[in-house]
Amino acid sequence: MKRLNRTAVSLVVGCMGFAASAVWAADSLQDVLKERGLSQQDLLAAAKTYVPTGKRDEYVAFSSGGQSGQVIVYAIPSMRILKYIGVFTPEPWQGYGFDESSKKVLAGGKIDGKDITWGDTHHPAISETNGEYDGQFLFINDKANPRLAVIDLRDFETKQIVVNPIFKSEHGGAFVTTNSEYVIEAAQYAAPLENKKFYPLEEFNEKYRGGITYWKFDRKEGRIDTAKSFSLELPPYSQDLSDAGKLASEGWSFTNSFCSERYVGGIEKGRPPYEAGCSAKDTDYMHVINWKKAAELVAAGKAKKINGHDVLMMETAIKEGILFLIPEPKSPHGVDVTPDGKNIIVAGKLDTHVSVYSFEKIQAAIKAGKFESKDPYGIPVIAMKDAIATQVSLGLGPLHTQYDSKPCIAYTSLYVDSQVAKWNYCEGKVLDKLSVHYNIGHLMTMEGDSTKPAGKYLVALNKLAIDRFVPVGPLHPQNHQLIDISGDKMQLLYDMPLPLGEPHYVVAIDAKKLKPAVRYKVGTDSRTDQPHPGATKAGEERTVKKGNKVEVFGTLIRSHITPETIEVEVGDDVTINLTNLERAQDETHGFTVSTFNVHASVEPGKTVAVKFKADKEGVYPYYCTEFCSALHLEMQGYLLVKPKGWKPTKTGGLAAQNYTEADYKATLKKVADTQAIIDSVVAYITSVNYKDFPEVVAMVDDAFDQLGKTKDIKVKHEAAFAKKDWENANLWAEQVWQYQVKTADLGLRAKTFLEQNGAKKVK
Ligand code: CUK
Ligand code: CUA
Repeated sequence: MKRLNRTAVSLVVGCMGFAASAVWAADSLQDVLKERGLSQQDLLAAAKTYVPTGKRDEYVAFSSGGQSGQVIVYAIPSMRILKYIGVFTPEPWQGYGFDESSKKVLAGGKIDGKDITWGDTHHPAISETNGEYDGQFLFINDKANPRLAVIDLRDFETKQIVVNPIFKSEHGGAFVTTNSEYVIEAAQYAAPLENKKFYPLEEFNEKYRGGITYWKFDRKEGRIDTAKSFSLELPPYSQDLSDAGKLASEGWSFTNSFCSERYVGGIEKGRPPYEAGCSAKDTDYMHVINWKKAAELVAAGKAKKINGHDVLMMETAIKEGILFLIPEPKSPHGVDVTPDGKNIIVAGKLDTHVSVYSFEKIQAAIKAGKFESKDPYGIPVIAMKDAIATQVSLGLGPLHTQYDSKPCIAYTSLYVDSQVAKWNYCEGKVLDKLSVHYNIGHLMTMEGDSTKPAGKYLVALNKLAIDRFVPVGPLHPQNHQLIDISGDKMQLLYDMPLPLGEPHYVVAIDAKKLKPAVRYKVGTDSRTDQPHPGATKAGEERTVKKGNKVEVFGTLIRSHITPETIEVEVGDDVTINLTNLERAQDETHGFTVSTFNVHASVEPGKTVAVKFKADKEGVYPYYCTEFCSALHLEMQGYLLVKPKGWKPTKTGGLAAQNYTEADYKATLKKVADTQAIIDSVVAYITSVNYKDFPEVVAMVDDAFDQLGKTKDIKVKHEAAFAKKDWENANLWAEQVWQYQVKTADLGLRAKTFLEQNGAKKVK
């Protein structure tokens, strides 16, 4: 290890020494090391995580946002945050919860008719094809309010929230089957399945239930099909984490439980608390379920409808032989199927061991009808000894397990020890341990949930950060620690503070598998993926008034909003539809109207509607909220809310400047000079093989689009000039220049791109 480090360091020092002398002559690498008090080990870690400007990361991680109800997207190995995705919680930047379409998505998460504007997200899952991450969709659960969300990774937007019809809380989700046929979600705290029925706690064993929901995912629609989803009724054992079988165990799923004691606490009545009662026995139960057969039984009409939802009752599941229990030690937490699907690894929070269950042994016991007992509900129990391949003592508080690209290698988090244990589950051997900071919950390897884990890096999701960062008050950020797992020994590389709720789990995918769009087809409602009814083409902008309903069909393009004045009467219901006509990458416009609590993020091609009641008379500026161009601040307008029956009393036009012919001539000169710049840039671009660069082709198209708009406007300023209307002549000429500026801006961006990416001369 020492020697390896020294070689690597000298290599880095060598390369950087060269760069340093060439670029930053003032600093030598040695000086920096000394000044900043860095060790060679630090330098190596920095070199392994640093992603130089212009370069991109190898993996993209999707982290649950914990109590923020959002998803955090960050990149590995640099640990740079790329995006927050609004999921269960309004997210102003994306207009999520402030425009009409996204409000509808959030409304899908209403419970009992009420808005729930927060969520406790725990487990994200990337959609899979043949057990491998395919990068198309992301699912995530809300533990507090039993809900599941679907995010489309073509635009990283939340498309759907579904509410569990029979649970009050859920935790064992989201976990997908190998082709994302179903998204698994297990209940947590037992409650009566009929939603609003009261039963006293004394009837806990009889009337309270757990369960598992299998949400049917319709990949073509990109949505959960609630009508084809179903659940399984389970005993009130406090079901916990789950995992779907894969390859060898395809068609099965596994769910832990942590309170098979069915203990009901009551400190206030002098009863010992839940924590004592729920950990009294040495074992709890893993639920083993044949979900494929369960789906067939539901299709055959064997389910019972509860709250309009198909529920396969325990009695049926037992009779049909699709539900089994196996004891597992002790207050287990994670249940993780190995990449080949042959083993299921369970970690007991209060046991030092992890237990490796063999799917083959489980199947043999089921086939032979070899059960040690039945639980109080009649579910057959397979003896632990008939199901276990091996048990390995790893340390205190084992929680979750992830897999390496190397066969039989697993990593398990040790909460109490604050360590990651690397071990071999085939040979039952501990290989390495690394201390993390501090108290680790989940851990995650690259594509570590799939049938083909990629290894390389591991992220430890530490619950406590304590002293790792500059203090920011009593509420500390989480500490996600990046660990290099490519060698025999794990190496800690980087501490990343994550300050948006407590993330429970993260999944990471090879960045190359993600193929997000850069723009929408013009007029798209991004939340439905359908054409938006308010979509408007350039030149067709209009305001329609019907009774007290005013509907604006507007457009956005650098740097103006059409229309620039909206006139309504107090009490009118106002809907403003806006289409972003841009085709250029990253030319997003935002939109808000002062004090009406609306906001839209309108990415290129998107159409968004905001709606409000103009319930107070007055003057309300509206503007673009993204700094989209040099004249962004001028991307503005006024909403005029007039008293009922208001009539103008002042005659005459708008306030004006006294422009002269000289002003007009000066503007024309500016236009000619700018055109010369544009011509020289065009000459350069067309002299090289720019057509080989799709990014540049898009910029050039957009540039010509902008320039094309000057033709009609030239006619206008010349007509005004003929009438000696200097104001209009000058201002329309200014508008020509505005388009030229945008053209030149794009052209220069294209030129720089070509120069930096090795464009070649063409004859
Ligand atoms: S849980 Cu939080 S550390 Cu919700 Cu997966 Cu284990
Ligand atoms: Cu559009 Cu600022």
